[in-house]
Amino acid sequence: MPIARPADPVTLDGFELRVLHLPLVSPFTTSFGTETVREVIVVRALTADGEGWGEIVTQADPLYSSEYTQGAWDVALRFFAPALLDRRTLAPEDVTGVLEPFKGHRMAKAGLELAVLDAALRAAGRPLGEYLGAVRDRVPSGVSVGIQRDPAALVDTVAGYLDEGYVRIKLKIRPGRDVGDTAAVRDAFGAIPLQVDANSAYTLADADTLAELDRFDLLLIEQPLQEDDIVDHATLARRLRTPVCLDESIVSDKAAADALALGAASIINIKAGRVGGYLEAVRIHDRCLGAGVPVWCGGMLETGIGRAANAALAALPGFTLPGDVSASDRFYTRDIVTEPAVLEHGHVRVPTGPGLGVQIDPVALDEFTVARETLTR
Ligand code: OSB
Ligand code: MG
Repeated sequence: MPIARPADPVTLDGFELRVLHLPLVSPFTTSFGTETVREVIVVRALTADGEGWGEIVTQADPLYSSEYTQGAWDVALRFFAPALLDRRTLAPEDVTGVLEPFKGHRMAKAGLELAVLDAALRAAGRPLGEYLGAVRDRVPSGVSVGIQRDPAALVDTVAGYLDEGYVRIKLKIRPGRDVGDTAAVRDAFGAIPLQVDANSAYTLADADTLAELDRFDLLLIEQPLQEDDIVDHATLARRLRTPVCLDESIVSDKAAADALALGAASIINIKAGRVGGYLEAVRIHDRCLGAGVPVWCGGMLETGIGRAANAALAALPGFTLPGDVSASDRFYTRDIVTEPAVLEHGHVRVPTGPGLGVQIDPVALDEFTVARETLTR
C-alpha cells in the first residue's frame, strides 16, 4: 500500500531546530552504554499555512549508529534545511528526493521530513495515521527494558511493567548478561511474550551462547551482530531456532530487501529515523507485508512528537508484533506535548487530530531547550 493520497505541497518559510535535554525517569542501559538524560533535536517547520513538528532521534554519542546530536545538528543546518528552503514549495513526498544527493544522516533527514509532513497534514486537516495507511485506532504496547544491576533487579523491573499492562517485554542483553537474565525472567513470569535485543554486541564466535537462548522460546533476537554483518547474520540465523530480527542493519528499503534475500532476518524492526523517514518506513512495511515477513515498530526514546508518529506507523496492517511504542511515562515524567501517550489495557491510542495529532507544550519545550537556531529564507 503505497501512500494512497499524497499530501498537498507547503510553502516553506524556515526551520527552527532545538536541542533538548529531557531527564529520564531511570537510567537506560544497553550493550553500548547508559543514558540518564535524553538528548534529542526537535524541528519546527515554518510554513505559509502554519507550523509542523519533527524529531531527530540521534543520541548524544555515536554508539547505536554513526549518527549523533552535533553531527545531525550540523548537517541539518548546513545542508538539509537550506536545500529544502531553496525549493520553497514542496510536498512531503519530495523531501527524500531533495536530500537524496547527500549521503547518509538518515535520522536528520527523517526529522526534517516529519516536520514538513506534519505541517502539510495539519494544514489539510488530515491525521498522519490516515495518510500512512493505518488500519487500527490503537496499537499493542511493548516495553524495552534496560540492563539492570543484577537478574533480581531485572525481575523486579519487569514485574512493574507487567503490572502496568505492557503486553510484551524486550530485554536488553550483552555478553555475560544474556542467558542468566533471560532465564530469571522466564522463571519468574512463565510464558509471557518475551524477546531480547543485543544491539550488535556479539560476533559469530558467540553462536553457541546465543543458541542457549533457544530454550526460552523467545519471539526473536534483535541485532546480535554488527550493522554490516549481513552474511554473518544469515549464518547465525541457520544456527538458531530463535528468529533473527534486524534493527541497526536495516538502514533502507534496499537493505531490507537484501537482508531478506540473504536469509539474514525473518523479522524486521522498523524505525523511521534509522531508515531516513516515515515514507521509507512505509516502503519497508509494504515490502515485508507482501513477502509475509512480520514487522514491528522500534523506538528511540521518542518525545511526544516521535511517539505519536510511531503509534500511527505501528497501526499499519503489517505490524503484527507489538512494538516499542510505550507510554510516555516509561521514559519521562514530563513530556513536551500536552497529551502524552498513556497505556490503556496494554495499548497506546493512535492520535486522530490533524498531522501528528498532538499539541506542543511551549513551556515544557522551552524548559528542556539547551540550544536553538532558526533558518529562514
Ligand atoms: O535498539 O531498539 C533499540 C533505544 C535507543 C537506541 C536503540 C534502541 C532503543 C530501545 C528503546 O530499545 C526503544 C524505545 O524507545 O522504547
Ligand atoms: Mg534494537
